[in-house]
Parts: sequence; C-alpha cells; structure tokens
Amino acid sequence: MSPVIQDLKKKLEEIKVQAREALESVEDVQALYDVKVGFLGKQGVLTQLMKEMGQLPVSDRPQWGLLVNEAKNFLEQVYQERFSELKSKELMQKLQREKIDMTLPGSVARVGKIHVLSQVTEELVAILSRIGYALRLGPIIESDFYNFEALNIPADHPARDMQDTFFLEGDYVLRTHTSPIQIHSLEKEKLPLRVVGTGAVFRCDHDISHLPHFHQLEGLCVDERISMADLKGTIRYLVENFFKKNLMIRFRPSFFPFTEPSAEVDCQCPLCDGRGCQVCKSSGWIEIGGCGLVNPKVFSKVGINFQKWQGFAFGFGIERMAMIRHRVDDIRLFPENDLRFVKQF
Ligand code: 2NL
Repeated sequence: MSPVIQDLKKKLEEIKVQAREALESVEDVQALYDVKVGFLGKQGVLTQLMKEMGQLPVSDRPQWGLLVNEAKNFLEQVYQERFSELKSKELMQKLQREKIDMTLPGSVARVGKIHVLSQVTEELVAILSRIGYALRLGPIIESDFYNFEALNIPADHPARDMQDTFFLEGDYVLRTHTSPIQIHSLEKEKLPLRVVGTGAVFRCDHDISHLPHFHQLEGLCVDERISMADLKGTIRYLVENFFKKNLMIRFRPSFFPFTEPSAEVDCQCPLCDGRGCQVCKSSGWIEIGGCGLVNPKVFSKVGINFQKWQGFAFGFGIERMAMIRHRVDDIRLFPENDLRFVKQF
C-alpha cells in the first residue's frame, strides 16, 4: 500500500470519528443537516479530498476514489439513522404537546329558547287553526278608526281616556287591543270567515299587575245563524285543549261596546280542578277573558249586512294565560328576560 493511501486511510478514520460525534451530538434536524453539509456538501471535507485526487499519481487514484466514496456512504448512512431518530423524537414531542384529553367535558354552546309568551301564543293559534281559524297579524300603529270608531267605541268613551291610550301624531294611536286586526279582516276578506289575531298591545297603565306593553289573542267567527252556543263550544274547546283537561267554563254577563250580548269567561281553576286554591282565591273559578256576539253596529261600520251575517268574538290576555298555566305570580317577570326565569319554560 502506497504511503499516500495509508495516510488517507488514517485521515478518513479520523474524519469518520469526528463526523459521527458531530452527527450524534446535535438535537434537531436543521443542525444535523448543517453538520452533514460540513462533511459532504460542496465545500465539505470529503468533497475536498475527492478534488485532491487530480493531483495524485494515476496508480493511486482508483483506491483513493474507492476509499473516499466508502467514507461518504458511511457518513450518509449515519446521517440517515440520526435523521430518522430526530424525526421520530420531534413527532413524539409534538404528540405530547398537542395531546387532547378526550375525557374532559366539552364546552357546550348555550342554546336559546322560545319565550314563554311566544310558546303560549303559538299553542293557542295551533289549537284554533285545527277548527279552521286563520292567523292574522296587523300593525301596532292604528288610526283612530280601526282602534276605536269601527269597534263602536265613541269619542267620549272612557276607553279612549288619555290615561289608557298612547296617542301618536295626527289621528294615530298604539293599538290598545288586537280587535283592529279583525276589523281589517272584516273589511278585506270574503264571508264566512274565521280568524285569530294576536300580538302586542299598549296601554298607558303601569303598576304591579299591569304592563304598558302586553299581548292579546282574539278569535272572530262570522257566518249565517251564529249563536252564543257556538261561542261557548269554541271557548270550551280552546280552554280544554290549552290546559289539557276537562274543565267547565261559565259566562258572566258583561259589557263591551263591540259585542252584544257580552260576557266574561271564567273557567274551572286548572290548578286545583275547581276545588279552590290560592290562585282562584278559593272560588274554584278563574277569569280568563271576554267574549260576545259581534255588535251589529260594528258590522255596519265595515259595510257588512247584519241582517244576513252574525258573528262571535272572544279575547284573552296572553300573559294571563301563561301565568295561570305556569303559576307565575308577577306579570313583570315576562318582559324582564332574566335568564333564570326565561330558562324554566
Ligand atoms: C278580553 C275581551 C274581547 C272581542 C274581544 C271583537 C272583535 C271584533 C268585533 C267584536 Cl272585530 N269583538 N273582539 C270581543 C269581546 C271580547 O276581548 O278580555 N280580551 C283580553
């Protein structure tokens, strides 16, 4: 063996030891790559040795080339091994870092609810729709004619008192009941007709048991030969389906300008089934609304022939129905929207 080759062998052994140490001491793939470039790259130690081959005697060149290549392959192999080692270490660290505890409780998105007043309204409307009543809505701002005049509430009637009505500019008011919805129907729609009107109403009246903004639901049926018996059957059907019980109802004579005769509607207290409790003040009966046969004067206001057509109408307060059903004892809880209250229904 020529001294040149012997010298090279020694050098290569040293390089291998150095390189292996360097490759095995780094802790990330980027540093590993930099070390590799230092030995095998364009300016690398082994590449330099390969270039020196040109200056050697021809007889030494084949062995020189073989030995340098062997060293290159060896380092390449060490590099690859270390590379996979570091890669899997990095992966393990990443998995550790991004570990998810599948047993932790999830963060549940809070879902809202239909407001209890909407629930009650929707249910009453659904019950009436099963016996042919069509839902009608209307504007909350009405002219004096639709809110009062057409309903036979004359200009000097107490219901028009400044204390009860929110007056707007001109001839307009915030509707004080849902009856104007039905006046619009009587004006526009073909007879016979069955409609249910519902929505917000407004009265300038605010105390423990009254809100200035509350809700009503009214039914109106117009046909030939309508009687109080039809009215009573309809209200009984509505009450029994709403409270999901057989409950008697009773009519007490009353007065509304827009109905004649008129009656208040009581039903057997659904909370004690008529035996008497705090809610019905031991009477067993509870007042739930009013009703009557459409006053012929109302028909005349909208140009309907009262000789041919009769009708009945009834009205309920939505808040009152919700309070009875859910034993709510303070009407002011409904618009407050305290989640502790609203969530219960
Ligand atoms: C109540 C009483 C009532 C009506 C509403 C009505 C509507 C027309 C013609 C005649 Cl277009 N009447 N509605 C009739 C009687 C009573 O409501 O206590 N509501 C909360």
